[in-house]
Amino acid sequence: MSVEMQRAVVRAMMAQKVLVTRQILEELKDVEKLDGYYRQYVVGESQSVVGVVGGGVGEKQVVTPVLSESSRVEVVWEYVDEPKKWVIQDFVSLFNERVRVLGKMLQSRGELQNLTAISRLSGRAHNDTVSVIGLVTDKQLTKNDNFMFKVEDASGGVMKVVVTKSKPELYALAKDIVLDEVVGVCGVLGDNIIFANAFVFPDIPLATELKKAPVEEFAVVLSDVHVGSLLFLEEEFKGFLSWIRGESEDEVQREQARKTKYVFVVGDLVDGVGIYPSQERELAIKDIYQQYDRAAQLLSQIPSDKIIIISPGNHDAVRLAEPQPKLPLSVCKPLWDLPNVVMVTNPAVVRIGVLKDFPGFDVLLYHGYSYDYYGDVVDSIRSSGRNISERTDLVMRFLLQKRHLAPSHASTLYVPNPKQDPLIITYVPDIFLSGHVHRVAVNKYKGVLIVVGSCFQAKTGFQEKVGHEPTPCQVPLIGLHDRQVRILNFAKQVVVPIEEKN
Ligand code: D5M
Ligand code: ZN
Ligand code: FE
Repeated sequence: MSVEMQRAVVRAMMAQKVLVTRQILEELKDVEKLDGYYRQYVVGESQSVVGVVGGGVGEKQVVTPVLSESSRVEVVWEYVDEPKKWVIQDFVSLFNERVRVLGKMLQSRGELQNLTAISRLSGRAHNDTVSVIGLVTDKQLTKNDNFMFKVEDASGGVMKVVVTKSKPELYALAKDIVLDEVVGVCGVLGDNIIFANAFVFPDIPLATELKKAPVEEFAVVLSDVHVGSLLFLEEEFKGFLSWIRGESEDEVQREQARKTKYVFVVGDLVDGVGIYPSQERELAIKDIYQQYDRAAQLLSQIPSDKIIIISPGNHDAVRLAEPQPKLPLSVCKPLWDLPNVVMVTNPAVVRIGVLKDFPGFDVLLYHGYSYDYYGDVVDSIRSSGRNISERTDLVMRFLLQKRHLAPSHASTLYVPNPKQDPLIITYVPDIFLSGHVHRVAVNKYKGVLIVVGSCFQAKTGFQEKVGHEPTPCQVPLIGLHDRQVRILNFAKQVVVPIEEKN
């Protein structure tokens, strides 16, 4: 058994372009070390943390780049799995950790006067102005149409917070507050209740400088390719492949294709198998291995000087619970074998475009499984006048304000890691990329460029039923030198400029 495991590790390391040294071969003879290597390289659990710089809020964890020297992509943050049996207490610990980390961010803002632990509020006089930081555990509309929240803080204390209609601005903020988010509340103390005067959200700081690459370079955003679906738009996808190979008839586009250095695939590369009931009736390729084989054949046509960064989505062959691990080598070997592919987790933060005198761009990738929920429950987004599939960029702005990719327990499935809440947006990215909703979107928030890829899948029966309006075959092309986003349209083979919405 262990010989087979050793062989598998060596094969996997070679496929991942890791130099198999004599020392590693020695270590593989040790059963425990072999197990570690096996899990890291064969199973695809990322355990490649080589060092942690700092470790506090806002500081960066440095991990080894997946493709070392030849690559200009650094993985700044990705999820390191800790295989264990989860217990109920882990969920409690995860929420405590969330309050601790986001609480620290809120404290550092200095906007909360007389910040007090809820357990100590009993010693304070009524009518005192107090502030607390905690997790929103309940939200109700009273019969007088006031909002009543329950907030639980790190001391374990629970406090009611009321927001009356008489404060329309605060009331509007209260409408958008979702369960399980962490907020700062400032208000006047009553009898076991705070009459709120202000809310403070973790939010991201305003960027002091909008980075622009010193050389003309581009990145393209693919998501939701759905290879294997009967509705996969293969001819149109081949149109994209032909474009990126520089075969466009238009000289400007040939030049843009040549200068495109990064191809992001933000989840749902394949349609998957068994993702929803009776899916097999809608599959052209019914085998998951063959779906990834086909995906690899297609992506292999992208010139190898362009780095393809792949993170998984809810249709891919990984668990649904987030963070999702990298696409597994065991199922997606042909993709891992491509020399220019970097596999990352969902979510992940990668750095691209680093030059000698330029720090590069930090790119946050998150497929967007939680977005359907927020597009529906957040009042200002639901009532924005936009169709459900046009709300993604608003959701992404909202989540940047909350500093969390899926604050509400009900919005996604997640791993209850008791030691860290990996869906907290710890690192403020330069660029925030998503997919999932099958409709392109471009926006910005406090200097963060928000870009959503579309899909290469025709409108599904489900989407028709619920009124989704996908925009298949549109590919955002991000100019790293000018921060402009062009939309390449492979449905019609024309380039349509799109205006950023504010
Ligand atoms: O999801 C594509 C889009 O369609 C995304 O906004 C979710 C939505 N969708 C698709 N199927 C369902 C079901 N069964 N329930 C709710 N929402 C759904 P994709 O991840 O590509 O399937
Ligand atoms: Zn999809
Ligand atoms: Fe999806």
